[in-house]
Amino acid sequence: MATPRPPAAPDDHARDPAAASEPGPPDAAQLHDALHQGQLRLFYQSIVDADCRLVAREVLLRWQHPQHGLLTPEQFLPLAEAAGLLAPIGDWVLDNACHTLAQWQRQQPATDWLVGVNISAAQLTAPGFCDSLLGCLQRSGADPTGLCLELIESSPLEQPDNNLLQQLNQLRALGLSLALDDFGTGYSALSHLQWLPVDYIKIDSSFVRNLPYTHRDRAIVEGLLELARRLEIQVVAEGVETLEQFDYLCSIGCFAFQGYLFDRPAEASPQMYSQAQLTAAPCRPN
Ligand code: G
Ligand code: MN
Repeated sequence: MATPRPPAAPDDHARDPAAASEPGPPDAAQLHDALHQGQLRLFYQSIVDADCRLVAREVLLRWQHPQHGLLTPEQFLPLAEAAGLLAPIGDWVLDNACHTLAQWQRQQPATDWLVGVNISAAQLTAPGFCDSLLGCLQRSGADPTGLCLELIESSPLEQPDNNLLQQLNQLRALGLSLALDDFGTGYSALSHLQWLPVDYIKIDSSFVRNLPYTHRDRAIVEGLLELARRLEIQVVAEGVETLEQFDYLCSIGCFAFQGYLFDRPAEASPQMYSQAQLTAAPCRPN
């Protein structure tokens, strides 16, 4: 009988050549380099109406890490926050998104769809945010009416936060629109509708996932649509993956839809410039 191997001591692991070549978790220095070495990428995902016409494209940040592959913001924003890199990364996203928006607007002067950029209240209320956004718009030549800020919340907001309110009103005066992202989960709360001047709410995908089969989710989503109708806010459904979800959401009057049923996030490409209708989209003939 073979003698059982004793459990590896911690430093045996360090001497194991296979383990030694495994990359450690991403660190702040790598993220700092990533920002300056072009490893951050912007992906775009379509948001369409019931006829699959483009309403907006949401900008999704990714980090193409040399060892770990493509990382999503959930995987590296905590690191960015700890390293004090949230502001420079946020500026980079806005600058690049404004450039792409300006290119799309030049290419298609009739462009009436929006580019949605995720932004936190902390970013919005940081000193100098408005100036830096204005700088991005001016440098790129983008028409601000094409920009939608998607407010994401990872911490509670003061109710109401007058500083934030003032910023948002200033931005809306420039023609930007505002969306409440991941609505109904975490800190994206009903109480925000009492005081935030928003144009869109994006229903979190967790409410969409089991539609149209669960009574509770139908009740919540239909209730939200009624609430939004009364407040004159448009509703966007996130995470639409099936035709059943899409048909049901259309039947109850949802304004726009985003999800793998229509397309996966992709980097901006020349054909994206001119595409105002998703040709491969699952739309029924009129
Ligand atoms: O928080 P926010 O809703 O902005 O997050 C969007 C994220 O959801 C993106 O990372 C995107 O890749 C992902 N996503 C987009 N559409 C779908 C979908 O239909 N299903 C799932 N599971 N994820 C999606
Ligand atoms: Mn979003």
